[in-house]
Amino acid sequence: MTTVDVDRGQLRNQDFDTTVRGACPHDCPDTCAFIYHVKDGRLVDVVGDPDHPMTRGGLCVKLHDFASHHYNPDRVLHPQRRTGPKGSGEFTRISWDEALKEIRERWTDIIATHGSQAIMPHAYLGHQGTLNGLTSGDAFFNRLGSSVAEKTYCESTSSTAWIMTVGPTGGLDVESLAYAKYIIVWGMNMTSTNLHAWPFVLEARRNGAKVVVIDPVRTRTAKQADWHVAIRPGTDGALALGMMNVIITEDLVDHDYVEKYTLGYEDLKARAEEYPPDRVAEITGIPADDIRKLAREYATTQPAAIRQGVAIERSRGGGQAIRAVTCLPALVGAWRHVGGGAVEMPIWEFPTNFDKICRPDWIRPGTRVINELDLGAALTGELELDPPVMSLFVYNSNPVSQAPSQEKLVRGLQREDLFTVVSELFISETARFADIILPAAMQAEQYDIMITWGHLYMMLNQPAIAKPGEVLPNVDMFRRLAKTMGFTDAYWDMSDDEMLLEFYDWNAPQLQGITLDLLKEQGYARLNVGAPDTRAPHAQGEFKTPSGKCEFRSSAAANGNFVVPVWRSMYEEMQPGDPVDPVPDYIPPYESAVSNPDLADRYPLSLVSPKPHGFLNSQYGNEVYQNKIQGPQKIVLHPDDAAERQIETGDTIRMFNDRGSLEGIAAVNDTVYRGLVLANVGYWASRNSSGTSVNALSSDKHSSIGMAGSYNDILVQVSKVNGQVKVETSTGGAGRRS
Ligand SMILES: Nc1nc2c(c(=O)[nH]1)N[C@H]1C(S)=C(S)[C@@H](COP(=O)(O)OP(=O)(O)OC[C@H]3O[C@@H](n4cnc5c(=O)[nH]c(N)nc54)[C@H](O)[C@@H]3O)O[C@H]1N2
Ligand SMILES: Nc1nc2c(c(=O)[nH]1)N[C@H]1C(S)=C(S)[C@@H](COP(=O)(O)OP(=O)(O)OC[C@H]3O[C@@H](n4cnc5c(=O)[nH]c(N)nc54)[C@H](O)[C@@H]3O)O[C@H]1N2
Ligand SMILES: [Mo]
Repeated sequence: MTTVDVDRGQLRNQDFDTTVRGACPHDCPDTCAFIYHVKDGRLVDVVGDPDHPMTRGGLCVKLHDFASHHYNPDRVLHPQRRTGPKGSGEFTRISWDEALKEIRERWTDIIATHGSQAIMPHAYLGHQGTLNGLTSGDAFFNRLGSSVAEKTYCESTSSTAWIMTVGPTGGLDVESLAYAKYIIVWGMNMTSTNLHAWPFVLEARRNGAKVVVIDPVRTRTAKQADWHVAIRPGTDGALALGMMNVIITEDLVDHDYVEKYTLGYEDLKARAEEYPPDRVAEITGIPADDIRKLAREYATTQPAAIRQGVAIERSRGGGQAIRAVTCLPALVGAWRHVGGGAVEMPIWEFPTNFDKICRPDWIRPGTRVINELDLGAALTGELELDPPVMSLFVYNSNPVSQAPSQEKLVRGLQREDLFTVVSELFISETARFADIILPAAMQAEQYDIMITWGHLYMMLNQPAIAKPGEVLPNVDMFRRLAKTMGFTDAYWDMSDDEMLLEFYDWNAPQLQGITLDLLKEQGYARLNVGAPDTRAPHAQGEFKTPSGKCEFRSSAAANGNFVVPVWRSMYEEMQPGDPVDPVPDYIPPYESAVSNPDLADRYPLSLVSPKPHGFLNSQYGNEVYQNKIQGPQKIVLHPDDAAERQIETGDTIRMFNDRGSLEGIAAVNDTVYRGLVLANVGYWASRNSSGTSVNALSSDKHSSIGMAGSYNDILVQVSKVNGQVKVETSTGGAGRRS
């Protein structure tokens, strides 16, 4: 038998004796349907399911050799104990019994001395399953009484702002993009990060749609669009308000829709009046005429769709910007049409019983919440915590690569009195600092329903091969840890299927006709939420907000800087934070020439650090093929900025600010405007000559709503490196040089 590998367009000629249906484990909106090919018990290939309406038989370059990723000789297959100094990467094999005994003894001691809140979990979306993903450890840690981890690496601001505006709705289906006549891809590099939705954009274009990309960078997606609108990072709120200003001034508003299905139009109108195109042009760097044209085209070319990327949230005003963008479709009545409205993430259509997964009822009253992006501050004592964090348990996450302020974080992880356990597939940049490493299973070895945030199919992954060595799926690891800590709750005795039956509301209308057995047979099933060619979820309002309307003036804003519970381990009390303006506004970045001119004197360049095409966050940063696709760590800068610094393409250059530095290879071109530099996240620090990666530069300040990071709200300076490479961080960087 032969299969076609779509991404290379060539025959793989792999022999196999068994096929098993699976699904991609990654934190990506596409959640592709897999077919595992197995021969004699060995995984020989993984291909995209040609019948799945989004996967369409193609996988991305990251998944190019997913079968051999399972057999990477660097995988952690057994528990390990540290033997060298912290961060040295020196470990020796121990048994699970020894590892669990040490964890029990150290934790028992820490709990007796400091209390259970001295233990901090740290998890994100290394795996996207219901059993093994974002929330897999929540029940365990809530039961243990640890600090509650607020997991706001991604989407927490977007989702909070979205829910404040339209409620927990799936919104526009990406497959319905095919029926749009005007598509704005706003802060998303779709052809890298949402590749399987791009064909629907192309289909729309074949039918006459115009495609606009709003991005500071002329990305591979922007190059394929009809119009690239280059915006300064962190200024999207101003652009959306400027568009509203034009739409309202020129009376392009759908008054009937606004009247029937929205709340707070007069407030929004008053706010938009503050943002005439000339003012917005100054803020965003977009010519005023372009702002007018964009507003007019968007309002008058229906159905108009907005594909919102996560990048909009990653600056100080990110939350209000997403509020503003999310108001646009209601203002022009785009929701009336199939293919009109906005796509944020459709996760809310899945009837997931998060309270049954996470067990918030086990959180002891008064338990503190620590935000994961504050990890460096929490470990170094910059954040005054009583008790201090004495033990850290990391799973599904690589904070040294992905969390902000790398130098501070590394300093914290080097604390000799900190007991760090990391569950991993590889000795990641974070696992390098562990006292104990626990070996985790990879996708072809485990079972799960994947949580999807980019389409409307429920996806089941079934194991195709035996687990190598002593690896464990996260769900099994937490069962073992629960027994180790003496927990006797029925929760820990549930089988995987019993859990999945409890973790979803199988009687909900969306799951009518869908059963676990059906998923085992078919691999996936579309939710009963209407077909892409007829679905118009808000044609008659029916927003899931308290008022049932699209809330231009948010009734939830009174709660302040709250975070949607999923990101807070279902912490019950939504703690009020900074007051939030109930009407969208533009909040200037923390770091820009306007908001901080002194800082801009020293660090005149804005940095964006978007996703790498070849890696999935830091995953595959250690793989040969993906490194070939991605190339070495590049720093992209504009020809004028380069010339001023005598920099040419290919030079080794150093980017720095007060928080740290990064070395990379200069790529001089005009995909970035003058004053903007780009360096992708995801490279392994140990493979960069500086021993750091781009988060050495980022700050641990949060977005104004929803506590996301401010990764694209950073000022830096760049200079040429002459002669000897000098490492600037006090710790010598995050990792060893290779
Ligand atoms: N290949 C690949 N795919 C991925 C991932 C990966 O690592 N690699 N990661 C996955 C994950 S976890 C996520 S969250 C998604 C994220 O996917 P996206 O939403 O696409 O996010 P980013 O790649 O961070 O940024 C997208 C674009 O936003 C631009 N940008 C930066 N700041 C701003 C701004 O302030 N305003 C505007 N309008 N644009 C801005 C950047 O230049 C970039 O081109 O991708 C997923 N898919
Ligand atoms: N500068 C900058 N920083 C960013 C971003 C950015 O755009 N720019 N993006 C942010 C975003 S959107 C996100 S989502 C975060 C991502 O942050 P993370 O989720 O921490 O990112 P990953 O690099 O994917 O790290 C996941 C780790 O989990 C491990 N893993 C995978 N599967 C399993 C498993 O089944 N079990 C266990 N125990 N471990 C497993 C992987 O080997 C990997 O080391 O990064 C954020 N950081
Ligand atoms: Mo993300």
